[in-house]
Amino acid sequence: MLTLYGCPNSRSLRAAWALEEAGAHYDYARIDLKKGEGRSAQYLAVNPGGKVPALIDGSIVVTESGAILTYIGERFPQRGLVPVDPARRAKYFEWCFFVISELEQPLWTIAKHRFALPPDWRVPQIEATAVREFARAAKVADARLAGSEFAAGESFTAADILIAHSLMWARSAGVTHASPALETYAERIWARPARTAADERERAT
Ligand SMILES: N[C@@H](CCC(=O)N[C@@H](CS)C(=O)NCC(=O)O)C(=O)O
Repeated sequence: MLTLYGCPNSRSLRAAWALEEAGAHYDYARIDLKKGEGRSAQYLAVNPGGKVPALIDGSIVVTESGAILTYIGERFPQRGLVPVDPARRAKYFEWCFFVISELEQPLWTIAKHRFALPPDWRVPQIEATAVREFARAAKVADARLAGSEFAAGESFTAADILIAHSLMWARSAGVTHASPALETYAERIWARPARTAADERERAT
């Protein structure tokens, strides 16, 4: 049995979304980050980083949302969430690494300096730089997508989850520097039934 550790309004939605896309059966264990449950000894034994998401599959523990999505895609290969063809696979990983290292980083910087860090460590002036960096990454994403329906080839992959999640994160943070084409792409991917199901699962647990 798979167990996903997550918290609503966090990156664990990515993992729940991939599980729903895969048609997987899974338990959902809520870690209330606001109550500090990420720092409990019990949870630190699962993920020493104290962060969500984390996925347990028998004796395997996977952390890092990009790695978890890839694991789910390969665990349920019939759903095509991770391409097999080397050329498409290269594009898939290109997008995954780009999202984690470029597109979401400015958003995470903004979140940390707005509320996630202890007040004494927040530097509000950093936000303008982060917004600029996000705009730059969004421009690259727009050029790479070039109006395509999906990021890595002709069909939906887990890379689309990472991209759309980050773009919607930007929107909810009030960082609106994505192009209209990128916004339309994000809305279309976000509207998938599996995303709604994942959202409901996280909130119901
Ligand atoms: N690189 C990690 C980041 C995970 C992460 O930072 N998760 C946040 C919630 S979105 C968290 O658990 N924060 C709690 C903390 O920083 O202690 C991933 O992509 O999974």
